[in-house]
Amino acid sequence: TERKIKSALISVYHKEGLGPIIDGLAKIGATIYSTGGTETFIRDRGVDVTPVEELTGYPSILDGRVKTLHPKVHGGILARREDNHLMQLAQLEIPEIDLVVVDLYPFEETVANTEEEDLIIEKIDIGGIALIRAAAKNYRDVMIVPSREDYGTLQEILEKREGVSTLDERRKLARRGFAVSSHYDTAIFSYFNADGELPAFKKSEMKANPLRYGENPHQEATYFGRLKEMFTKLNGKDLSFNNLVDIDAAVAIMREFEDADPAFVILKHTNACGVAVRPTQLEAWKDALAGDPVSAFGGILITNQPLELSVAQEIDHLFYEVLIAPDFTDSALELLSKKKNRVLLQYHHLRQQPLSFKSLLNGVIVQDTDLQTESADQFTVVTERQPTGRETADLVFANKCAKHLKSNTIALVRDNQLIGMGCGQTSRVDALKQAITKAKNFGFDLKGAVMASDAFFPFSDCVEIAAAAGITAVVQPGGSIRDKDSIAAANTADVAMVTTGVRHFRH
Ligand code: 93A
Repeated sequence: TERKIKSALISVYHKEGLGPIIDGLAKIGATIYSTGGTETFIRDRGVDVTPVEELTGYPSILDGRVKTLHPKVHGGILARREDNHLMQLAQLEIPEIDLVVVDLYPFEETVANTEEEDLIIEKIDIGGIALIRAAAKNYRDVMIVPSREDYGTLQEILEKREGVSTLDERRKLARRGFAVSSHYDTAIFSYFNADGELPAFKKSEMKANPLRYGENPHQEATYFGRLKEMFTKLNGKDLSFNNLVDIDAAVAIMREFEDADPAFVILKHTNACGVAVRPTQLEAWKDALAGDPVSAFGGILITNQPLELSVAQEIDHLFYEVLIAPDFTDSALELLSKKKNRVLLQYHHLRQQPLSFKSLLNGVIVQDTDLQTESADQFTVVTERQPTGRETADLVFANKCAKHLKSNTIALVRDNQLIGMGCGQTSRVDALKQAITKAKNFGFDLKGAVMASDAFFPFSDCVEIAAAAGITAVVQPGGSIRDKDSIAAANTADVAMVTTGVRHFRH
């Protein structure tokens, strides 16, 4: 698998840094073929070089648009070093080419420096790209140096090992070659696409997966993407459209608690109805479920630590759609996969796309994904009373929950547990009333609980209702012209209030 360089084709736009390469090749006695400007450079250095025109028996034509695009060039690069191919080369008098060094026409720099389309078009390299792809394809026998940035690798092989390379080195350079060529083509595409079609995903990365149906059975649907990079499905039926939407919401909220103690989140229709962080996974599960055991039926479950048997035994009694964890202990997996339909997903990471899309009105809107999370040092206390340490921790927790609930929303938290929430309401007061009702229905005492709101309070009513229910601390973005009304209501009730300056609508 080791190969020694006996011949090289060199065609580079920028000649800087090429000198030592040429000297190294001369020293090991390699035959060098080259194109116009590069050939002059090599000759001026006093090293023997064969013009590519002499190799092809054909002149460079069309102002250099066609100079290396010739079977005598590509045959010597693409031939497998096997009898059959080598025999064809011999018959047609095509010399082998063991090394290809290319530095492409500077397309991106040209786009950056001029608006003249003709100049830009001329800088679309065709022959250089073909050389890179051919040599990279045949990496088993041929070495590609696809840009100036890769000269160092070649120089070392020339100086330390007299031009002998390993298969592994050539494969790594081939990967570089395809990285260079795909980046180059993407830059060309971006130039032609400047009038603003969608900031396209790379098509090669977006596999189409037909789904059984969409949000409802009469709607057709397809998923485009690379789900397998995020999850391995260990058990269960095919994921549905609604599963995917819910799993996305589960990933988004768990990202907030990923590095915490054992955490559990239970979601329904993209909204968290149970969230708890506890010293053990079993407690986290029980306290997440306690947040709303009714809604949990048929929900999506996600945790941040390998699923334990004790928790699997609890979950086993429940009907749920999808269970997501970074891993499953063998015994937990065995127990839960006894039911064939249950979807068990192992996540590899919880990163979210930096852009999010929504279709509407004959088009699509694109925005940055809301990846901002506030910590306690971003809180500004606006009331006479400071929140206590415990309240502050709960305010951070509640603010994270509210960020992932549909607007308008209110999240009520006590001791790292979501104890009530109202969401998707047309008024914030209704969201609060819903949250209080739920908390009471499930047996929680609101005394000392904290409240988070996804957006500011336009009136003092929410704070008044919350204080009457026993809530002692509030976090909200602030920024209403009536902020002072809510702050005054908080001061009257000895409630501590902090503002974050960051709104987290989710529509
Ligand atoms: O115009 S091209 O696309 N046609 C070709 O056949 C071709 N072969 C190599 N450009 C081509 N090249 C490029 O020429 C190389 O990628 C390199 O950037 C440049 C080197 O030209 P010279 O050696 O004449 O300076």
